[in-house]
Amino acid sequence: MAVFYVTTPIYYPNAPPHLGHAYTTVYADILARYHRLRGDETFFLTGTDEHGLKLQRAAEKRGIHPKEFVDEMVEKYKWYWSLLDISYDRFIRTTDEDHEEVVEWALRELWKKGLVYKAKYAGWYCVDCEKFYSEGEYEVVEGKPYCPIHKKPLEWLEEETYYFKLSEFQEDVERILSSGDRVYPKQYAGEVLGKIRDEGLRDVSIARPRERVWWGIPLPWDPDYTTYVWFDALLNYLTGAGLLRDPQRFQRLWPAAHHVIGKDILWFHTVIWFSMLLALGLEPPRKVLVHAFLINRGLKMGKSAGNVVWIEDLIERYQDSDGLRFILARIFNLHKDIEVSTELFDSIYNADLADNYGNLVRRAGTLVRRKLSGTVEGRLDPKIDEAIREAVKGYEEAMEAYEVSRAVEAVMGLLRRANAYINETRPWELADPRDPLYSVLEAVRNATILLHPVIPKATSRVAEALGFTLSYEALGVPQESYTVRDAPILFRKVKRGGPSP
Ligand code: ME8
Repeated sequence: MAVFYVTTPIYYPNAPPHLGHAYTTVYADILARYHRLRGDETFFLTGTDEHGLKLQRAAEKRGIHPKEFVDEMVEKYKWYWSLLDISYDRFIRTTDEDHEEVVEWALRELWKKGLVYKAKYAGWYCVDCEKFYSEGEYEVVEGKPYCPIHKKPLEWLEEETYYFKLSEFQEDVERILSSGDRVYPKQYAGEVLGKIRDEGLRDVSIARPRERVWWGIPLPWDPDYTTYVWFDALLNYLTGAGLLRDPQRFQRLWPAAHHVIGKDILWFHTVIWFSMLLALGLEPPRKVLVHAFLINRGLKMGKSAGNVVWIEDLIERYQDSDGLRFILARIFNLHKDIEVSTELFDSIYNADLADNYGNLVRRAGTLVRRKLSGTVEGRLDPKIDEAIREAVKGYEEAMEAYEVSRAVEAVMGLLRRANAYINETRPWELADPRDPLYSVLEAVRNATILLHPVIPKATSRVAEALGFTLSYEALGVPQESYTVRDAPILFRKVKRGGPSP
């Protein structure tokens, strides 16, 4: 049985998730649902990155303990993900006991292997990124170093710390990035390689003095230090796969690991993560799937830019989670940034969901009920048969290449073809409309199965109303007859105005 293990980044729960986080999470969910539909053993991991200075400060601001703070925020994340029908198999928290065990194990391994040493560090730090910036990496505003992502002044830090010998892995990481296909799209591997060639790999600090950052996992050999939040966080992917507590499951899942990330955290998920894994004697993940940003009013959407779009506002505008899930799938882009706008979102929703899909279901269902009392058997028109095969092939190729928006486009093509076919064959005027209506239902059935990972609710409703099952094996295998129980209106068009991104 094929195995598919997919992860999202674990998000910082210092604030609730916004549309940018939904973008990643919905994409990962679609991949997971697609693999489940195909019958693969699928495991989908998401969660929260709860330690470190950023969370410590957020809790201090509220005057509560960080654990209390993150416990509250985690409930919000879970609420948002249930609003969006995210079908994760585990919601991992870096405060989970099994995760803390994995972090301690990993630290001990590196310590035993002599890959960690103590030395002084001095440098500029961005708390929002939880990352040090070296010269050339940061921006300078009025003579002061600024974070290039958050546009905030960096903080100067000088302290004794523990380093991980990242520099020892330079050749291995370069070899993996240049020869394999572990990073998709490939352009991102090229970007990382360019940076390595320009700057080389410097050893990386993996600890913080406890007196400054106490909210984290203590180093097993020196409790005056707390584990660096990124070192802690990346290991969640091993915990989630069952590294220490279920080694058999881990053996099955790890070779099938797919990490979905935004391009902002590419360095961590390639250079640092691959080196950590090599140091631990483990394989790099099968695939790091990197996507570009959602942009709003010209800037990367984010809390610090003050341009976030809230998930609940869009769910309200598009009436249910399916509308928003579909829009995100349709605009999803690994390669380039996408600017969000009400016009764009409305036009996708109205044209693809309300007109193309929704209208076809409504028309076909109504005609079968009115003209044939709800039951139809017939011959599949070879033109529709061909359109179905083409769509299934295009969809599958795109999905296997992780190109969800292209997969959706293949289905839209089939639905457009079927709408045109109704207009051409005019079944409402025919004395015997069985063949064309049967052919249209075949198109609807196949399209519905293919869309199931994207819009699970609406497709389940259609399957129920038109009388078929959402089975991947049934694609391209004509169903003998249909008994149509209902012709639902799936998506009501939106008009200009109302809440907007
Ligand atoms: O980086 N466009 O957490 P985070 C697209 N805790 N994607 C966006 C986005 C936007 N405008 N804004 C956010 C962290 N994202 C770490 C991860 S993993 C071991 C640790 C998405 O809460 C995108 O996936 O800052 C990005 O990589 C992630 O949110 C960053 O989430």
